[in-house]
Amino acid sequence: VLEGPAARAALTRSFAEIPVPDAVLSRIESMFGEPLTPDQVVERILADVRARGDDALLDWTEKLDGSRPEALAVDAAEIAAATVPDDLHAAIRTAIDRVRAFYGQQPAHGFLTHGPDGALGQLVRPIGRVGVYVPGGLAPLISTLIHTAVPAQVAGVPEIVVTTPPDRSGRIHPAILVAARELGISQVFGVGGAQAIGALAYGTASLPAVDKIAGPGNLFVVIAKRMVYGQAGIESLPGPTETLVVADDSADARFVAADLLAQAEHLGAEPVLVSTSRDLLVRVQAELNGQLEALPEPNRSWARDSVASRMKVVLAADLDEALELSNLYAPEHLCLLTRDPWSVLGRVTRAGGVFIGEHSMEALGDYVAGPSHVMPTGGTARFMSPVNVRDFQTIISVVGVNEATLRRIGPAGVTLARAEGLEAHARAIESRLLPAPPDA
Ligand code: HSO
Ligand code: ZN
Repeated sequence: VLEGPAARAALTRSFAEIPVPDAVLSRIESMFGEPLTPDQVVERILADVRARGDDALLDWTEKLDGSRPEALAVDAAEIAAATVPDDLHAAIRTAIDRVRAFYGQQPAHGFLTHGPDGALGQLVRPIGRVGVYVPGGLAPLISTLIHTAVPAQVAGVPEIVVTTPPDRSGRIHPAILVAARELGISQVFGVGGAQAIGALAYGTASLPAVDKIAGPGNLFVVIAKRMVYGQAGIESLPGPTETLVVADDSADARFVAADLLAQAEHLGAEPVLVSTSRDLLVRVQAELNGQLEALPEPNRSWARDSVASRMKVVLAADLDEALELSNLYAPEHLCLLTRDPWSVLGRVTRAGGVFIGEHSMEALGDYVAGPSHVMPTGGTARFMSPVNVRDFQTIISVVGVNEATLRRIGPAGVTLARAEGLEAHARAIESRLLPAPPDA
């Protein structure tokens, strides 16, 4: 249990120093025959995708995902024919409807003010083509497709391209295809990892280059997104997930443990518990052990790894210190399990999402609450927001001042231009400031 300065130190993060698991480094070495860094691996993959397009995608998919697909694009007939059990189909629709309704409320319009100055404003335009990366690996993240594509659609994006790694047999989970169909998305590609990010950024014969790439991914996906930035836009760099639970003595230890474990079962997750009550910490510890043992495999192993290797437990002097530590950590998810959670909300300054009270568990937010579950990780909540409509729009500034305004503000522009030594700028303004010709 960490307290005071030790807690502060443990919750101070550096994005640049996110550790690379030894297992990843040794897998790289056995695969490439030399000890490369993840950055070097991604550089190679991106360069190859850029040079060889689809052939590179097929080769890397075979090498990294274990099977060589016949085609990268999932054909329309397969998307149309995909089925899932009725309850899952209905749940997919519920999630889409809830997320769509939520983003429908986000203010995202422009403005054009006609006044004495003439007109000034901002035009808002949807991005033309967006790539959505859906992680595969351990779980088919149906919800991630929904939680990324829907805000883009609400923003008005006309074309969405989905990439997701195929399973060992080269297939894409039918639930992903059903979700794509329900979303009206027809372009789905069975390619994942850094190679997918390269394809989305540069384009290949079968996969069109996109203007912006969104969605979470593993270490290699995040590195690749950082490297292709500029060629394509990047909405954020979502990596391994974290949840910080703030709980006082009134919290139910069963729920605290359940919320920590729900996140812990994500690979590489970091669960953090900050409590003002030592007694609660003891109760949660017992609950955590019991609930962990009761999980089925392989989930138990995934969760145990997060709990054993990365979980942090902090005893705070009071709620003020708890919130101060949480704001320092800037968690992706902040769960408030305190006597009066609404009264704490005002002290939250850094977090991807806040989950208030017993009925708003983070797991609900992962699926059907409404806001996208793609939220800033790794402390990037200091400067980033969850995926939202604005990520999929650009703003165009509109300048339409009238002559009277030009005469009033133009001289200041001329003066600034000459101070910058930019004579042609000064003259471009000045040439319009000549006295108006006498009326005919
Ligand atoms: N909690 C994850 C998202 C997710 N959980 C998807 C379940 N499916 C990161 O926010
Ligand atoms: Zn989750």
